[in-house]
Amino acid sequence: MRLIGILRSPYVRRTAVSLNVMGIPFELDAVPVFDKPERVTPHNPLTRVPALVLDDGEALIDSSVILDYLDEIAGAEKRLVPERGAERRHVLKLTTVALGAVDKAVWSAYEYRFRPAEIVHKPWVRHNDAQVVAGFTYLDAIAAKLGENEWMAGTQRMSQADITTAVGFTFVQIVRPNLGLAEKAPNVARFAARCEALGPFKAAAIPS
Ligand SMILES: N[C@@H](CCC(=O)N[C@@H](CS)C(=O)NCC(=O)O)C(=O)O
Repeated sequence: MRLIGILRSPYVRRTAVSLNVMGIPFELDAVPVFDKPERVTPHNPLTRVPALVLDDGEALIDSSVILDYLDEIAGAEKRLVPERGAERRHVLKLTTVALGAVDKAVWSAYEYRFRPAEIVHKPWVRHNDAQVVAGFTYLDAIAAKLGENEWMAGTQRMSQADITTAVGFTFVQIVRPNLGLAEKAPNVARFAARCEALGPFKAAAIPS
């Protein structure tokens, strides 16, 4: 299978890390979507990444949908969101908080990337940034209670909540450094550093 998109995208990266954690081999096709939209559109009418092209040519789009498929093929031992029950709901809730905070960091970052400086709407940026900080503050209270080998949602092994939290934190540090997120969410910072030191994260490191 071929994963289209660059690892600087948190959506692409959480998919790549998940594939590594599950031990599913894939080829990374590092297409920068804004520079080469023509490479993405044939696989996704929205021209967004990630897209995952399966060996038979079928293309899956949107990281959450792709991850849902990967959980299905990985089986019970390797899936990253538990199949049912309270544990599933808890993993999905924490994942959604982390992903929502990432979305909001993207919105703030795009405001600067795509608008001429003189029409950047600061109140809107502040609104999004506040949601980024709120999301990671919520996650920080959970990370504060974690022992050295424990995971965010209390699962026996790493879950999607851990991957999206760590990948999201690393991404926000890059695109919104002014937020001082490491100081505001020091426990998530520590947790993300622990995750980033693991093989599946290092194998999907953001190129400098
Ligand atoms: N909800 C989507 C978000 C994907 C997304 O926004 N990707 C960005 C790259 S970080 C993109 O393709 N942006 C191009 C655009 O929206 O025009 C997912 O989880 O995959």
